[in-house]
Amino acid sequence: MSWTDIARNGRILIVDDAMENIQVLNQALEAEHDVLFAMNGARAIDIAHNQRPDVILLDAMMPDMDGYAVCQALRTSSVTSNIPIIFVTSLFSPEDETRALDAGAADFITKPVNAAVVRARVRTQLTVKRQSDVLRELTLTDGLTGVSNRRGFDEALEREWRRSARAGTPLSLLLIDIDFFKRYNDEYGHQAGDTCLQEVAAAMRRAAARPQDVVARYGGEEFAVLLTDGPPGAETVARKLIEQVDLLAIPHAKSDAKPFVSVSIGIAAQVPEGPDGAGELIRRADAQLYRAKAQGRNRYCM
Ligand code: GH3
Ligand code: MG
Ligand code: MG
Ligand code: MG
Repeated sequence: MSWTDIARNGRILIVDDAMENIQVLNQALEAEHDVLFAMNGARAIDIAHNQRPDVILLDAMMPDMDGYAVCQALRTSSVTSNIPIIFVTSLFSPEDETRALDAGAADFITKPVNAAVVRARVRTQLTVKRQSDVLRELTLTDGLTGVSNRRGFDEALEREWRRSARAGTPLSLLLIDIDFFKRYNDEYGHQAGDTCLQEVAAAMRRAAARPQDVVARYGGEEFAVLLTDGPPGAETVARKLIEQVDLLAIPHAKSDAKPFVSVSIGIAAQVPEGPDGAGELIRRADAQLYRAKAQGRNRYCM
C-alpha cells in the first residue's frame, strides 16, 4: 500500500438505529471505502468481531444497547479493542463527551453531519489504525526468523484456546526443539546457528501452512506450532515438519542423531474445556518433547 493510499479503501462499520442516518454516512464514504452497517449494538459487536472493520462510526443514542455500552464492550475484547470508534450524535454536552471518551471513543462528529467532515475524520482514524496495525505486527514477530515471537504465541494460544472451548473442537500444540544445537553452534559458529534457525523456521512454515496454523519461536532454539486439529492432524503435521527439516539437509557433523540438523517434537492435543488450562497443554507437550529426546531425538512423541 502506498503512502497516499493509507487513508483509503478501509473497511468502515456504520452503526445507527435510523436508516436515514446510515444512508447519509454511507453516501459520504462509499466512494472511497468498503462500508458495512448495523442497526443495533448487538449486531455491531457481532460484525466487529467477525469482519474486523478498520474504523467504526457509532451512534450514541440507540434503544436497547446505546453507543457507550457498545463502545465499552468493543474495548474490553482483545479482538476489537484496537478499532478506533468515532461517535456520531446530535447533542454533545461536556458530560456526553467525557462519557464517550471514558468509554474509549477516538473522535466525535455532530449531527447533522457534513460529508466532507465525515470523510476527513474517517481518513485520519484509518491512518492511525493502519500505523498501529504495523507496529502491533512488529511487536508480535520474531526479528530473526519472521515467525511469531513468544508474545505472539501467548496471544494466539489464549485466543485459540477460548475459541476451541466455545466451539467444542480440538486444539493441538507441537513443541519443536533442534537436536544438539549447542554442539552445532560450537562446531559451525553462532552466525551459522542463526542461519540454521531461519531455515528451520521456514521449514516449519511450509509444514504448517494453512491460514489458521500458528508458527512461533517459543524460546532460543525451540519452536511451537498451534493447530486447530485433533491427534491425527497433529501427527500428520509433525511428520511433515520432520520431512521439511530433512529436506534442508543442513550438515551437522557433531549430532548423535544423524549427520544433519534434525528436530524432536512433543505433541499434546485436547478439546479445551473452560477458559483456563492452556498452561497444562504446554506442560504435556513439553513432557512429550522430553520423551522424544530421551528416545534418541529426530522423532515425535504424543
Ligand atoms: P538437545 O538435543 O538436548 O536439545 O541439545 P541442545 O544442545 O540443542 O540443547 P540446549 O538447550 O542445551 O542448547 C540450546 C542451544 O541453543 C544453546 C544456545 O547457545 C543455542 N541458542 C539459543 N538461542 C540461539 C540463537 O538465537 N542463536 C543461536 N545461534 N543459538 C542459539
Ligand atoms: Mg439513534
Ligand atoms: Mg532447547
Ligand atoms: Mg535443542
